[in-house]
Amino acid sequence: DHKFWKTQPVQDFDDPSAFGPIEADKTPEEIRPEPYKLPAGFQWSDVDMSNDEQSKELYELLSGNYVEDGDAYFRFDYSREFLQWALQPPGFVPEWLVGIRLINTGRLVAFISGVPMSIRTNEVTHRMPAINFLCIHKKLRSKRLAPVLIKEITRRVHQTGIFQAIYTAGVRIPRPVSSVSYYHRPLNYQKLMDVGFVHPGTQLLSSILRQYRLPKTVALPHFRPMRPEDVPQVTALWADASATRYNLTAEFTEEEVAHSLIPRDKLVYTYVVEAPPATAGGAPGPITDMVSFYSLPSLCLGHPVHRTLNAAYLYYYVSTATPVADLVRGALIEASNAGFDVFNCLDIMTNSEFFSQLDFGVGDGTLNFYLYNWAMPTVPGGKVSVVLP
Ligand code: YNC
Ligand code: MG
Repeated sequence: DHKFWKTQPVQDFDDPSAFGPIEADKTPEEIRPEPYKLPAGFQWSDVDMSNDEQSKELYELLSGNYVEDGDAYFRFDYSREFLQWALQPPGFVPEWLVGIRLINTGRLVAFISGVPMSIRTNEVTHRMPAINFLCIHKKLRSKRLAPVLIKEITRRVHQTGIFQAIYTAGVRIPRPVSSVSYYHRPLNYQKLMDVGFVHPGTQLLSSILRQYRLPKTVALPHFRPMRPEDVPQVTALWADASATRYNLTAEFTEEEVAHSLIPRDKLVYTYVVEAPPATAGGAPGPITDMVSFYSLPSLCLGHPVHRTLNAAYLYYYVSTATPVADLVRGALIEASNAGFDVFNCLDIMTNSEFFSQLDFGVGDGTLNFYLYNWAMPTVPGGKVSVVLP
């Protein structure tokens, strides 16, 4: 019956048409000045991701206790470098990286984070945090600590004059603005079989392997890794696509594009397509398309041989001259060459256009998109273009 969520300004399951804030912005006097009280023995502690010791503590909390699949075969294994990147974008707020420690040992046992983004819903854009990495140590579950973390980060966000937030979760609570499915494209089928991620059924293994085989090189001319000097063009491409194609979308400044999309070794991979040269042998034309993916391995829990499943996740892309399927085929080839075992995405953006052509299969996971203190009619996945790593 959602004892906690029914006290919060979130949309009900039965009110599908409203658009706008659910409660008015708070005045400074209405915002609680002191942190919420924790149970005895616990204390609040911001996590400084630029500090090696603290980023390692967060890595260890999450690698031991963060999201698992329903059968507990896999658990996300965000790397420390990934967390440093994802939690310190331009304008990040140190007080929004909220930890809870045991007072006697100092051990980090719970966490929630927010990072600033610009999110557009229909015609309205707000600066708001993307809330992510909510995690409570397994031994402290079901003690209603999650609502305390959520209320505390809400208080800290309110203190900055912000009253909306965006978040995604596998759980279904009041009320998703969009609910979408995961899709998977095997790259190393043999390993996916070994770790129990896929089951070949009655089909011949040799024919499955043939189906998923990829060429070694990308057939698109003028497809190359993104470079720092591409940032203005990529920012403009995204702004155009984002403005015209989607109803729940992220807007990015050049600084944010630079942070999020310039390739980082073993973290984020971004490619651009340039227009052909105007004259034979001339310089390539402007950038017409881009595609990116990030690395998020999962631990193979209890597997005797394989420690991790190397998964690539489709991130942002823009297609203007190159069909989306060709862009994503390029990404699949690069991911396969880089040693990834599987390529994952959601049925958001225009992804459903390439699923059958590129041999993606639907998974059993659902992801729900939520807005805090903002009502909006349900958005179909194809009109969503926000990816929260
Ligand atoms: C969840 N994922 O429904 P009710 S996603 C939101 N998102 O409340 P307890 C969640 N709420 O239904 P536990 C949630 N999971 O009674 C649970 N809840 O009203 C709600 N798992 O609390 C739940 N990470 O402390 C219930 O539960 C209440 O001990 C129960 O802790 C939950 O990052 C959790 O899946 C998830 O570490 C921390 O199970 C724990 O079970 C865990 O008794 C593994 O809590 C890791 C995991 C979640 C990943 C994510 C997005 C989080 C969004 C939080 C909401 C943000 C709102 C906006 C704030 C800013 C506003 C402004 C302005
Ligand atoms: Mg709890």
